[in-house]
Amino acid sequence: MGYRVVVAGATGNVGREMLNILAEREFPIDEIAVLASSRSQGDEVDFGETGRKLKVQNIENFDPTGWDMALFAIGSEGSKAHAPRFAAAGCTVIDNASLYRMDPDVPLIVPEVNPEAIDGYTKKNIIANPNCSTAQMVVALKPLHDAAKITRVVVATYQSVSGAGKAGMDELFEQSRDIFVGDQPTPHKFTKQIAFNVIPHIDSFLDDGFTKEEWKMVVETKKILDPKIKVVATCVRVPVFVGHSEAVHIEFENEISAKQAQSILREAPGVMLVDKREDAGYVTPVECVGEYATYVSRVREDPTVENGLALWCVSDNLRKGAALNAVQIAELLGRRHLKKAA
Ligand code: 11C
Repeated sequence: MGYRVVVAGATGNVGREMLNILAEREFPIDEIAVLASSRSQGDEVDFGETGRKLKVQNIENFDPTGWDMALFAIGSEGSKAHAPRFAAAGCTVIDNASLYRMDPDVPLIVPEVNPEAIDGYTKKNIIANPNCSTAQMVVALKPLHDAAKITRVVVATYQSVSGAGKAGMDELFEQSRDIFVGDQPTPHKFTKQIAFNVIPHIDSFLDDGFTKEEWKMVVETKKILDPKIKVVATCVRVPVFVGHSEAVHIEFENEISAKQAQSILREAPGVMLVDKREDAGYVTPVECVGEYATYVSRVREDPTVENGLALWCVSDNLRKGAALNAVQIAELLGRRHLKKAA
């Protein structure tokens, strides 16, 4: 016996990946409903590569009673409008938006890192999925923290345009074409030209000069991994379609060599170590598209601090950073709590 599963936001970048991954991982489903705004009502979406087409229903009119879980990828406004209604009807919401992440009554889960925290989901019947740049980083940090206790992290991100949705991808494509044909590229979604450029600005600015994306990396890492870890981030948009990259500098309480870190990461859940210290012996974003892992490369000792390492990590932001992590949460919820599936 499987679950009755809802995917809300099924026509967006993340919603489509949720359907692909539910199908790929053969998540035990008895019935599936796909929802979106009234604009997409009646459209059809693919249920991964199963050959099944699913008709999109209007979320406004959908009654969640009797449905086991809903994977939401409808942004904070959508979650605000619908998550409490679904949760109150007994349908557990796994929410990809930022709205509930820092709510003390909502667990924020990366299954490789803090699976036990899911037990707190009953308070609101909502579970939050972290920001993509946080998710991949904590997967790489967790085994190193267990080994030598991380005290501080300095991270610079190189984030793909798909993090800004389909409009971000379209803008990179259109501006690249404009430049090739000699037209002036015009920014719409991003604040400056993204084609053949980089933009040190993701999400809105806060009073202290950091952006909200940078703040999310700080507070989410603390909630998921350890509140004592200090984090400072610079988040940058780069002209890559899919795949976020991060240069991470880590300080530890205890000694840890690059060699030790490599052997730990080689065995760590969710991590794929590719670190050959030779030309092309590392992973770049185009190689991680469609993959599940957080790839770690370029592990080395930082000679400027007492116990420090530097590394490079890359992951598919629509997968580990969003849809895959949400499906892994659904699997964890099933194993630990709902226990319906065989
Ligand atoms: C980006 N990380 O790359 C963002 C997208 O809080 O879930 C995801 C925003 C979030 O633009």
